[in-house]
Amino acid sequence: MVTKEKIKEIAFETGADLFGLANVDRFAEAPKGFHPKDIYSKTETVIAFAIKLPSETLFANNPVPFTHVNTLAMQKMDMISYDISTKLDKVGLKNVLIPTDDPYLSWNEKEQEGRAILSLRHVAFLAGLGKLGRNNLLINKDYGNMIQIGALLTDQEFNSDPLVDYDVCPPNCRICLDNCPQNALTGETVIQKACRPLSNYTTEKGYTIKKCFECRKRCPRTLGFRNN
Ligand code: B12
Ligand code: SF4
Ligand code: SF4
Repeated sequence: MVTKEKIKEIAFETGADLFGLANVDRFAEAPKGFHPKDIYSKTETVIAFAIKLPSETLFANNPVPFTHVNTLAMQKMDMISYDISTKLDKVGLKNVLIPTDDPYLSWNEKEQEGRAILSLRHVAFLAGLGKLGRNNLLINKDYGNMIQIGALLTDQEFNSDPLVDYDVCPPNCRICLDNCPQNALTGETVIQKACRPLSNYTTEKGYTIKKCFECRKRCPRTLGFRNN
């Protein structure tokens, strides 16, 4: 039996900044086909972790630095997930790695709507890493929304970590909804067809850049509760 403390130690020594466990019983409300057991039927626990992103690039005058940070964060998170997965394998904990972003299978061309095999925002919430804001992003009290999330599924059963006990959105705040240039935010979800042209913008030379990240940048909780 691998202990929770051992998993946590491996996650942090490998580079994670946040860590939590969610027993699979917490996923009862997951949409059909997108439950952890749809990916790996032996799943008993979902292991969640996240890395903090360098934040000041958000406030640069052009979108290239943030695009680059975003690209590197995806690569770094996937490598950290890979390394945690291998280390856990070596100590005898079977596990299945979930990609931090691409690839995924579900795609509706007409609506330009994709869905990952497992929603990592929901995983992070259920493992006690933070709460979902109206901007549809997971917000952690220390690092705000500036985190990249990763996860592994394991067949060993663990108790869940407590859900967070703080609220992230002040009752009347609508900053993200009112400042989305595409009106893509409903407060519950993102209209992907509206967001994608700016979120994955193609330059004349053919580079894909993050031309918009207003929902991330303008939130008073962008950097957590530190500046409040
Ligand atoms: C597809 C995708 C996109 C799409 C759709 C965004 C979205 N919010 O779903 C587009 C291209 C628009 C996009 C944009 C961005 N993205 Co994106 N994206 C993803 C990806 C790969 C899959 C998300 C997905 O499947 N969405 C579709 C479904 C799940 O969303 P939904 O319709 O809201 O789901 C509803 C139901 O189905 C149900 N549900 C779905 N699954 C589950 C599970 C359970 C247990 C329950 C109870 C319910 C439930 O709840 C929802 C509400 O009804 C994830 C990585 C991942 N694996 O999760 C990153 C991810 C969400 N993106 C991320 C980021 C950072 C961004 C951008 C900021 C990038 C940028 N422009 O700079 C923007 C932000 C847009 C926004 N405000 O959300 C981060 C978010 C980090 C954080 N702090 O939360 C993620 C988690 C990547 C990561 N590993 O860190 N993204
Ligand atoms: S990334 Fe831009 S377009 Fe997409 S939801 Fe956020 S503010 Fe709106
Ligand atoms: S801008 Fe306001 S409403 Fe939107 S996520 Fe941030 S705190 Fe919540």
